[in-house]
Amino acid sequence: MSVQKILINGEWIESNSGETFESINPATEQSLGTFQKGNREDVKSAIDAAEDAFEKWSNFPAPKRGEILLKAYQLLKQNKQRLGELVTKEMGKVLPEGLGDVQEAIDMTAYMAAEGRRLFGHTTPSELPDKFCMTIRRPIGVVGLISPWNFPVAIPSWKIMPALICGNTVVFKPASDTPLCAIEFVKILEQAGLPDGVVNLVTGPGQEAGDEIATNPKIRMVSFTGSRDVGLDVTKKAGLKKVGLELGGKNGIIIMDDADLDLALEGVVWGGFGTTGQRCTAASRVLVHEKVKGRFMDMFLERTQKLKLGDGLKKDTDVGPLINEKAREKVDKYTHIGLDEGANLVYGGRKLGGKGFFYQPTIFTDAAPDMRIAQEEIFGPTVSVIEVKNLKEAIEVMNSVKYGLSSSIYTRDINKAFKAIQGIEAGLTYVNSSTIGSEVHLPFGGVKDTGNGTREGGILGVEEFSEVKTVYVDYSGKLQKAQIDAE
Ligand code: UN1
Repeated sequence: MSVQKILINGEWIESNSGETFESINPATEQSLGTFQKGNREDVKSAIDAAEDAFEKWSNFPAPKRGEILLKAYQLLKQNKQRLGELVTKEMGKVLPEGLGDVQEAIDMTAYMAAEGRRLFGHTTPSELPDKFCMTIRRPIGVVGLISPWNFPVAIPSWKIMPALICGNTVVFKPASDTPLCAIEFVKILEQAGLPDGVVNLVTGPGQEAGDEIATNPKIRMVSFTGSRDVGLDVTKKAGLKKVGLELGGKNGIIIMDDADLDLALEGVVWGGFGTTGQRCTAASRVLVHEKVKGRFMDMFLERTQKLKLGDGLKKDTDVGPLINEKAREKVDKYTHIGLDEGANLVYGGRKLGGKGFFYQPTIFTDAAPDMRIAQEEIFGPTVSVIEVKNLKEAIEVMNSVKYGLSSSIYTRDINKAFKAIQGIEAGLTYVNSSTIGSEVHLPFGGVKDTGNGTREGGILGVEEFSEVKTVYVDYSGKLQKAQIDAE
């Protein structure tokens, strides 16, 4: 099997470390190849290459940068099937979701390619005569991008595409569980004609490579998606760099007594067990009205029993494996925590034997809102069902966690829907739809400990990866004093 390399200044080379690691298919435990264990020295070289490439790239007209993205868009489309299968093999999600992961990157690339002819600033009148005021967008510089394994093509695209269209150059460190998806994605950018050094890729463990990205003063911005603890660490180390964070979630679905229960069931199963619960936006809590809880639980159990675990490449598989054994251990640990806390385990709670990191979809009922299983991010197929009496209590329970990424309410009452939209503390609220399903042209991100207020996607994604410069042009030919002459 081939030994993969890292990309620095347009050349695929070996790491200084002389060390490698394997990427494992989580469904079969077979190796997908050998990868370079990049170290600090590699990251420093990548940063230097990005710094050297910056002047030319940032001065290359944005519409021309957009043309390269447009070419990448075409190549991604042509390679969708191959890349989608690779996502399934390396990350484990079922093939329709693997293809969806790639589609999200295709969409983001198209969106950002077109941004090359916008990148709007503002103009606004001056308080003085013969004076012109505007804002323009400038690139930030060299940006460090650290991406997770759960969306191994989509999330890199959320970071790389806006970074490029804004004129930044990139040092990209993908998660160590999905290096091959990252390499194949970057190869598409190369094929699209991206100049050498504009995107540099270093695979390897976060502790060394990620740490260098966070601390190196030549990097002006770090964008990180991953756990809260690592996000906090990146922030501390990054000093005054701009930091974009998208951290965890403990997302909930509210089911009111007037909800369409069939529809709510679809949303809960998709939100809770889609991607085997390994989404920041996964629905790990269901806050169900006491009047419909019994009926809903019968439906939920019946439906969950029918879910088929297996290799995501197989057509009849509903739920794929967890990413690795450590993740499975964590999910299992939370099953025991839930039992110890006195929640009622009504389904699942076990590892499957044999190859692959499979874990049964797991349902707890009678969970109290303050139990650890209802408060902490498990990142697996574990759903805690909490009974609520009314909308007010549902919103209180929804907001009782430290995270605030996604949320959802099922109701037929428009007033209740809008009260929930207003009252829920989250970056995303869905009405009559699950907690997942964001689209690339809308902002994505959360409140509270989910991040630091930045958003990816849409126009806010452009904002994240650019600086705003305010420009005043005085064409009066004399000294005019703002605030003083304007009286
Ligand atoms: C994530 O969970 O890490 O809405 C990202 C969604 C996807 C993106 C999720 N489009 O769930």
